[in-house]
Amino acid sequence: MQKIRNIAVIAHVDHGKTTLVDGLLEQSGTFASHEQHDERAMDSNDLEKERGITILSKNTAIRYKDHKINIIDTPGHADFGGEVERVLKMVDGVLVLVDAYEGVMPQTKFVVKKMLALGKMPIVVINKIDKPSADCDRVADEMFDLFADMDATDEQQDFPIIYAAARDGIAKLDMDDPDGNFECIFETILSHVPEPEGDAANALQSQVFTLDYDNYVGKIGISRIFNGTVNKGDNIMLAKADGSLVKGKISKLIGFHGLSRMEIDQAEAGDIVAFAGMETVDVGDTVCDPVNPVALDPMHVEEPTLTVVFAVNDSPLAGKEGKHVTSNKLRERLEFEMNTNVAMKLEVVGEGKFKVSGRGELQITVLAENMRREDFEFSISRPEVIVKEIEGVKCEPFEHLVIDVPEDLSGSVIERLGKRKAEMKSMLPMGSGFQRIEFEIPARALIGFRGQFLTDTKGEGVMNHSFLEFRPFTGSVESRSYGALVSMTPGSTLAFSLFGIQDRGVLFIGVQTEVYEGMIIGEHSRQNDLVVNPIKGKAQSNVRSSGADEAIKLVPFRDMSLERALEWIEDDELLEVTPKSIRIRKKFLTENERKRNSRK
Ligand SMILES: Nc1nc2c(ncn2[C@@H]2O[C@H](COP(=O)(O)OP(=O)(O)OP(=O)(O)O)[C@@H](O)[C@H]2O)c(=O)[nH]1
Ligand SMILES: [Mg+2]
Repeated sequence: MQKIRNIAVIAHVDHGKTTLVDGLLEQSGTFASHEQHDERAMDSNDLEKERGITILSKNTAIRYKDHKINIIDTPGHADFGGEVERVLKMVDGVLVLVDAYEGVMPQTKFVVKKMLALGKMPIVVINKIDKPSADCDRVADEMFDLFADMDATDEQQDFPIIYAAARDGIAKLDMDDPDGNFECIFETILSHVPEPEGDAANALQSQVFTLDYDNYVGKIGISRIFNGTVNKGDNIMLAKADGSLVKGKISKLIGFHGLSRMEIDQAEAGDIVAFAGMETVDVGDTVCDPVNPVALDPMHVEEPTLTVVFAVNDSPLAGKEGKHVTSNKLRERLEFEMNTNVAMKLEVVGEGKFKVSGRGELQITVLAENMRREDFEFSISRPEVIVKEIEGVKCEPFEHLVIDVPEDLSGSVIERLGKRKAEMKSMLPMGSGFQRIEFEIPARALIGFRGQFLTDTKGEGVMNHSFLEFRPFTGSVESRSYGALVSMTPGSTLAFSLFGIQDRGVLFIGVQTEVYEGMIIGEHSRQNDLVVNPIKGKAQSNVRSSGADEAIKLVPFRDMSLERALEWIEDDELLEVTPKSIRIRKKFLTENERKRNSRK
């Protein structure tokens, strides 16, 4: 039997997981010297590259001495926490990264809690020790306290610490040691992560934790073999979450090495491999011995906390920029997504209207962004948190929020958060004039907060949050404090009229932009909405007023990204998303309709 270790790399967003995996691939000699690869090679899809974050967990394998080490890189953003939970079941140990300055952040807590509860063996990597502001002792203490608070077993609490600068390929076991390479990481993995349990001689049991597609072979299930041996061509039984059994055949068996996948003939208990040939495979299914099918425990997937409604685009500009615009197309695409993305849910709520639930705004905007790129057009409604009844009490999701703000601004931020029903839990000086303040806050109150927070802290504040639990509903919270600038007419915007409007607030669009009645072109500086005419040209007059045209200087408009726009809109507004544009609009386009409906 081959010697195997299975690990996942977990951490808060941006603490350096994917960069560390690069180093592990590199320093184990998995990349051949001539092999070209990008930085953060595992972040392979387009959106991941563009945004510099990991969205989907991905696995790779390296060889170190006579061992195979299967490594799963996980996303750190809280919205993708569901991925991490699933992956943790597949491994025996974890590398928990933590930034040498930032220390324990909300998602560090989340992943450590899950990992400890599942009984995994941790290795703590304090990363980015090259940062001038690094404070390894403080961060190590924070990790000890965190483990203790979260009821680590004695064995787990006794974790080894590695100090690293992943980006530079440096690691060492003691800060006083000279800089070394990743050998100490490999050795610690071999000595601290338990060998996989299970027996190759037992009946086959292999659980699928990720799905993939290949144009040639179709649906692929990536899974961890907990027992038995599997050969290419084997007949198997697929045990589904609902208890049913489906016969199948492994048409292809795929192994991992570095960034490549290769066909293999056999794999054994302890390994992580991919199967092709089972069209009905879902995440959580157990691939079993056909004679003696015993399913493994189904996977626990934490419930969504946020919903938005995707709907057919019915704006006056609908169908001009996208290819797929019908309800059927939209439905097909969303159903396809739910097939692979178990953390999301879909419900049809009306003609051409689909309620999509997920873990946060980023998860939803990533889906929307992918759909735009595939030439879809649709609208999205304001995100709403999921309210549910627990033992007869109406409950809503709460988040753990951590902000780092310049000291002189902390007062105003605390006040702002107080209005949003946040409860302050702690406040600590971070050095360099910053304060770290922790809150517990209804998820509802965080919608739209980020934009405000960045304005309040002049872009210097950093905020992070992650799901805590469902708690009793807290009543109304403050939302957007400004109204919208709404176009009263269709046409193409002109500098002359925008110049007149810009004093009334902040514009979202520039000149020669197609607008329609009811489209929102900016934020009003007051609380109410203001209807404006952005297409009016200068009145003709006989008197030549020299120099008047040069006087028209437009302030740069605020470019609303998908996320920003989604956070900004209110209940009576929608986002119109097409491959080329993101427009914000009123649900009811004419002022009459809006008045009629507000009276109801
Ligand atoms: N200074 C410094 N920067 C680092 C180090 N390691 C990684 N980084 C930087 O940190 C940023 C985030 O790195 P990633 O590897 O993408 O972090 P991640 O944990 O995979 O992020 P997510 O997958 O989005 O959660 C990148 O800009 C890296 O270059 C390090 O040792 N020192
Ligand atoms: Mg990453």
